[in-house]
Amino acid sequence: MSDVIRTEKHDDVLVITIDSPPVNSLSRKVVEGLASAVEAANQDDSVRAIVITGAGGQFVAGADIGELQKAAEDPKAAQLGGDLADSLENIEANAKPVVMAIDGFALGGGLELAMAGHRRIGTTRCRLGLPELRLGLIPGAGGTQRLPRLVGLQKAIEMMLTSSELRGKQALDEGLIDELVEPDELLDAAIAAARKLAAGQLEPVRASQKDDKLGTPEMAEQMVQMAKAMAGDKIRNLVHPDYCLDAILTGVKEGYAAGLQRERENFLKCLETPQAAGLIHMFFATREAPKVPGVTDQGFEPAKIEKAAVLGGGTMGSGIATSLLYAGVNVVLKEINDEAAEAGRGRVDANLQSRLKKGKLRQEKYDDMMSRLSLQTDYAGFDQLDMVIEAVVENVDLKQQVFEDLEKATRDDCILATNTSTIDIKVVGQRTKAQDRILGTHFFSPAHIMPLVEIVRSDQTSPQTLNTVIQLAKRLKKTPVTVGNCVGFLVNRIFFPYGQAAGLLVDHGIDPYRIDQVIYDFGMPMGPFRMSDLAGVDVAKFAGGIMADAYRDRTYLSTLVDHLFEAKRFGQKTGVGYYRYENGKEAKPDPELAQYVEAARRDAGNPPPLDIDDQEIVERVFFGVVNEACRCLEEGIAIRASDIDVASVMGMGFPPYRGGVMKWADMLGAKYIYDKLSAWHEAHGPLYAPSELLASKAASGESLLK
Ligand code: T1G
Repeated sequence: MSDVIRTEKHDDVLVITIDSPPVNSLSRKVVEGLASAVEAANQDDSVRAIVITGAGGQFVAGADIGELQKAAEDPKAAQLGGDLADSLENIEANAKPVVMAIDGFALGGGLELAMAGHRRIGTTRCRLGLPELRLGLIPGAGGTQRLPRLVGLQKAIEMMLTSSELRGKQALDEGLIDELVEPDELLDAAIAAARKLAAGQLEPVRASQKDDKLGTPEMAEQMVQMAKAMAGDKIRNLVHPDYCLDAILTGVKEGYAAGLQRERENFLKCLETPQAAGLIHMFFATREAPKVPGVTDQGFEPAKIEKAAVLGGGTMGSGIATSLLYAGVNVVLKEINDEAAEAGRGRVDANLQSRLKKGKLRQEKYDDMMSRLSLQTDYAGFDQLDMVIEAVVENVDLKQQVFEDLEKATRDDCILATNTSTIDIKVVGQRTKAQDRILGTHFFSPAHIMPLVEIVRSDQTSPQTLNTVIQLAKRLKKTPVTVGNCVGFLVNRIFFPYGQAAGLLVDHGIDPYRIDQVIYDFGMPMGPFRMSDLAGVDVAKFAGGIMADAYRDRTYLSTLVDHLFEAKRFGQKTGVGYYRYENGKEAKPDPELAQYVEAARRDAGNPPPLDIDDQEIVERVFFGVVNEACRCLEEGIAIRASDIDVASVMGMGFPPYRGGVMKWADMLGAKYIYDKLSAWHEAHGPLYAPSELLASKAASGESLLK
């Protein structure tokens, strides 16, 4: 018997338990072990029925993504899905009844396994979904065929395209499970159902034979067209949504067997796409980021953060306070006066109200959170705090004064964090002797929504402090990326060449609106100029100036932003920037921009215009980012290349299906990038001066991810 499959006889029912920590994923070993356990049960005359369940309060988290990653790199090994698909067909066709006992998650191949059973018993905390599209894949073991037959085509399409889940009673109501029980009743209920099936008192449900919920091919065609229309631009550059819908539609039009065959063909095609490589890379990179060598692997017990203060109730401070409240922390919101404090509470309330209205927050949870928020305008009681997060205005003197006061007002084990986005954290803590417990927690706006938080350590931040804040970030359901202490930390630092390169292209005759369109088509949420309008042209000018000062040896500054600033064209908030905003939101190109572009080109000496294609625009805008990222690795600002991928996706919206900026670069190759940068360095100066790390990777041919 295998060490990942346990069997236990309950009189005439054999219970097969998948026990493969951490998430019972369907590795080849599990798939083979399960198949032989079912086979053995079939050979055993004393067994009249079978129950399949998972250990550890969870069912199965899907196919083993590590093995899928290997299969993607070596297609001939892609039998994994095939073996799984075949064994699920055998389970459904099994003569002896097979009941699925589902607690916790049944995702991807885990739900496909559950759907191959003759009856599904779920607990009130079960979570069922087919999130394969989040990995650039499609269900590869019958999911595109069985899910529509169990929950109906509309719901199935929605679940697969949005990777959404049905939980507990929802799953019962939609027909995905047949019985709903409490966790401690699950095994008995499953055994009882198995016996009833064996005795003919219950009819087995073989999903592949259920057609009553499918509807007609014409309706299916309409639903698929509607799904594509609704997805719209969100699925630009992706192929797997279409492959998924194609498999579903084939199954409706030509029957289950044809649909299964199409699913298999399309699954293998998805497995070999760069989008799958990128998204699977992001899956692991996101889970690797919170692991900091020498910090999280030392067995340090994180300090309890039960009561924290946030200084400053502006957009960032109120967002951070909201995030802390969600995680169960008691929060003191300190402002300079009562009015400002009340305004801060109002912002926290507004953050929660929007979720309350969307039904994403229950009233009692809202009431509990607001009851744990208190307002203050002084440091009274700060000696009771476990942590303070400062989010006051970006003014060095003010921050230094605040930290000097905090050191006096708090316990000497209270963690002092700053949300600064531009100031060296040692400068912030300069007037204290508390540098060991000072660090940066750079949230991204809106702080209660954006998943990334850069955790900035100085050379004096203690590992215990760092570990506590990394664990807190995970409690906030954020992805913490630990970074070094430099101007701009990681995201803002690697992206300064992005905006500067766009300015250089405009100075060299490329239309800013074309640049935005090309960068949007590449997969960014919006182009650099539209982004500048959103953040504020004045903010872009201020932040751009700080970065240019810090990295002046490799800066190119177009004067375009200065001309817009002087003309008070601050972007969306003033109704005009690079674009004009009629109804305050919709960006329209503005013919007036031309005069400022001409002025910038004159300031640049009217260099000869560049005649380049869209691909080269993408490369000229992003290769500087890759280059600066290499410098961050050289200097230890980033711990690993995949952290930069996580930061670029979560902090700047780099398309996750390209795997983040370093994975994308690695697919192009260091030498290709180095050669381009060298040529542009020659032509345009230091913005493109290749970094040493890139030069050495180009010379050695080594991966940028190693
Ligand atoms: N395979 C391998 N490892 C997995 C895994 C998986 N499916 N899921 C999680 N892990 C690892 C993860 O890397 C981490 O490892 C640890 O488990 C805890 O994960 C044929 C082709 C299940 C909701 O997409 O959504 O089936 O860092 O931190 O927050 O049609 O993991 O500890 O070393 O995320 O409690 C489809 C992916 C696969 C589900 C648990 N399934 N997993 O969340 O823990 S494709 C999925 C999750 C497929 C078939 C197709 C979550 C979770 P380490 P974690 P968590």
